[in-house]
Amino acid sequence: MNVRTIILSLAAVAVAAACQNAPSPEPYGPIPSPQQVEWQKMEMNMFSHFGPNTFTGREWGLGTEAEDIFNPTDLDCGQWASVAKAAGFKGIIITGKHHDGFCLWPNPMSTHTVASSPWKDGKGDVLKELSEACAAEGLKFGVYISPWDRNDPHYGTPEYNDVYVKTLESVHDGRYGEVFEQWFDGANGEGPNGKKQVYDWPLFHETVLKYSPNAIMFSDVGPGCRWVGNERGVAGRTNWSLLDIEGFTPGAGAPPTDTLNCGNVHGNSWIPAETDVSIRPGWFWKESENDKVKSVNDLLGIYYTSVGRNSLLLLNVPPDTTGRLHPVDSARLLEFKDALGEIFKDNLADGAKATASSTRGRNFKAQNILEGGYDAFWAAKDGVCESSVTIDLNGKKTFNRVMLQEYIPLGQRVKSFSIEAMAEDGSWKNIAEETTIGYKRIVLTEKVTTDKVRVTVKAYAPPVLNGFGLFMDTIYTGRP
Ligand code: FUL
Repeated sequence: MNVRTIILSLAAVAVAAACQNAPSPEPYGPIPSPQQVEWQKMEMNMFSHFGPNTFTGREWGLGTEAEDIFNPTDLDCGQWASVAKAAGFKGIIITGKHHDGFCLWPNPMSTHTVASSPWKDGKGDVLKELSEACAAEGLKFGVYISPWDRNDPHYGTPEYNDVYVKTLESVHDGRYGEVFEQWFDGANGEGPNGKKQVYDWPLFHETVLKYSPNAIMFSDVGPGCRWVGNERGVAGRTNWSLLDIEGFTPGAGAPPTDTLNCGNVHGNSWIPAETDVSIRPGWFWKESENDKVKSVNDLLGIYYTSVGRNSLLLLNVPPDTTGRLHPVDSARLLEFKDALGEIFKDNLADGAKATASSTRGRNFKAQNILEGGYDAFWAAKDGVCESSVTIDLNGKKTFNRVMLQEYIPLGQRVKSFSIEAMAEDGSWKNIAEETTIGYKRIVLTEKVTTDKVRVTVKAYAPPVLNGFGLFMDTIYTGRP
């Protein structure tokens, strides 16, 4: 064998090695369940606060309201679902029972329910109507069943936990189809006998999982997802989907709100943030707030600080006394959807070429951040925790939003990143410095015109990114 043949053979071996598919990178830290990944992909759900408070104008009913107060004149869950669908929501979560204890379904454990109301002569069932309307629109159906109950005479005694479990069973036993999320509010006030309840959380969780094994359970400490720590629609700019929950409980024993807002960088459970916020000042509909519905600009700001910060947005749009979404709210939702459609209609990185300073193998090439679907991702080599991806835009583009996605089935790894744009003179100019990415991060920048963008990430394990986008938003007036 002469030298030339040896060199050629070595080169052939090297090329063959480079062309081989590399095994998937090892996951890092706690990872989401498949259900949590699917939940996160929903991005936006609608919250629906409805019940006696809709008719009394209260936020927290007393529990003493007469059942005949609940009498929507024209309940139309089909309208809620069709507006939700048109506005881009993927599911609806309804207050089946709020703190006043009134049940929007004929709960056999209580007399304080729709069955004792004049609505449909006591034969109505809002959960049935909504679950069917959701199914018809291809939306998922979820429930808020408040553990705090200001009506139930057992509340404040050990028997109440059993009443509450049977209440959960009567919603989760399959009669309303699959329940995708169970909302556990942490509120724990006094009941009719002036006592507070000691909640049996493990029993409540066990009960939901027994019937709805795929349900994501919301509370201040999960286990499926966590409260974001405020009701303003703002997730932490740094937002880890990880949380330490040992020693904490929902409600008064919850982690501090800033921890809920940002998560714990090395938290030992995967409990992503859900951002719940109302389109109106209150959670329940009030005539006096018809002119206080959030503007499209407000909603866009909330979108950026929730979906754009690795959180799911749960936007409350409360039905009015007719049992329909008020025209102001439904029109606003559709305008919001149009604005999002306009902002995100053109990904200016479409057709671009991505290269990376480190690549694990050809099946993990940088181009995967631009194409190939959710499960195609770029990964750096083992041991390489700082790496850059350069995106050649194939001509100058002008944008002010940069979208990045981490492939969360392998954990949340990125601790910080910078974004640079190439200037006219060929030098790199920094346009953003941020911390976490997670499922989705949308960075607001000043207006930038360039033909090359470079993203440099620092991570706790070799970075894995599966999405990148550049967009031009000419609608939202908030500052980066
Ligand atoms: C809170 C409740 O007390 C409010 O009434 C509302 O339901 C909100 C979503 O959760 O904790």
